[in-house]
Amino acid sequence: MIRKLLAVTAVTLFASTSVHAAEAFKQADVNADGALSMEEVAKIFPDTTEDQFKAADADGNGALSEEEFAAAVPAEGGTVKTN
Ligand SMILES: [Ca+2]
Ligand SMILES: [Ca+2]
Repeated sequence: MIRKLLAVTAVTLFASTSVHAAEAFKQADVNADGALSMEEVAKIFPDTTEDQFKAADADGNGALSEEEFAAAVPAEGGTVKTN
């Protein structure tokens, strides 16, 4: 239950930006290993907390795959109005 609440928080956070998940992923993956560490995510989403990162990390391996990242970002980023 708590995990689900955290996931919702993460989605809300990511939805507040207007970027495409795939583009954001490539930009964030500084070392190009195909996964985003907490540090890499924090570069594009500075407000991301460790709890939000863990909520997005579906398999719990400590990094977000492109699939996990995309799941936390709207498919066509920017469709959510923030104001
Ligand atoms: Ca990486
Ligand atoms: Ca993962």
